[in-house]
Amino acid sequence: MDMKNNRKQYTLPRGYAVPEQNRTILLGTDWWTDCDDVAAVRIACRADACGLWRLTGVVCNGCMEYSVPSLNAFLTTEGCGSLPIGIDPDAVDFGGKPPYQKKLAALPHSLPDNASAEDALALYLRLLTAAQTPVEILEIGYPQVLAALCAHPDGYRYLAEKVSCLWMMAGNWEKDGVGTENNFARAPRSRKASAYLLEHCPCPIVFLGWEVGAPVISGRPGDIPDDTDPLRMAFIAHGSTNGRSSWDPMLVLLALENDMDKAGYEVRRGYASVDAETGENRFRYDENGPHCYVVKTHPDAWYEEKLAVWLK
Ligand SMILES: [Ca+2]
Repeated sequence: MDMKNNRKQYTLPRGYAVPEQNRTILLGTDWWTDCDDVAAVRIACRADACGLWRLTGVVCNGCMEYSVPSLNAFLTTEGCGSLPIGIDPDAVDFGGKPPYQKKLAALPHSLPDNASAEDALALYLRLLTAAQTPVEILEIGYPQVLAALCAHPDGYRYLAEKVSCLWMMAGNWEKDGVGTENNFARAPRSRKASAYLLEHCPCPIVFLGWEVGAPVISGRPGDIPDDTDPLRMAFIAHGSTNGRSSWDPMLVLLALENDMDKAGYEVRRGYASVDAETGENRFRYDENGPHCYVVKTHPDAWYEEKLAVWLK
């Protein structure tokens, strides 16, 4: 099936140019209780629609009643209904009850339940086996599937040889790199996985932390004027009628820009780690380290304007 035939037209926003080298993207999301994942998925799909990258699959690393049907329904509204979805069926222990998923699952979709999606690790392995060009992985949720990929012999080799960068919304770095944030620290599953992934992952990792996204608000009524827009529906169902912190859409936009100056960040380089018991993140500064976290160089409103271009 050619998913491009099903693709909505979306015009390249001003200031963006199609890169000379194709970019292949895999997206991991918890698609859990927070509506900011929905905003992030919209940007990933629209960037694909206008040729900035090729989004080849979405892995869902939280598992709730409507995870796959609601994700598939939202992707369908974005013209990406035939994208493969993977899910971690064991990830039922993060808690929460998201009304936005039930709302979105009422929209047309072709994957009726979680069992109709592929296994998350199997999907990563399948897509990475097939990938010819360097792949970038974007992660806006829990890291246990990436940790399993890293612990798998073929997965480790792909991370070393095929994945040029792992972009993660995770951690809280504002106090000299020490802090606690949900994606690392939510539950024993995420804590252990974070510790393992950061210690063993052979590709570079760029982190966008809690402190970056928290004060940047997206999805205000003026940004998305139509209340029947599925993204706006998700924001309203989440209770974020006046907008929401922009952790996940900022991570996708950072990866999309792929240029720290243009994206509005400086980086701090070194070695990030997570305590497997507490989920606390730490950072050892080293200019030659494989990890970096980003620090904003502009006022929050500057990022809000950039996000609004993609979300409207
Ligand atoms: Ca998320």
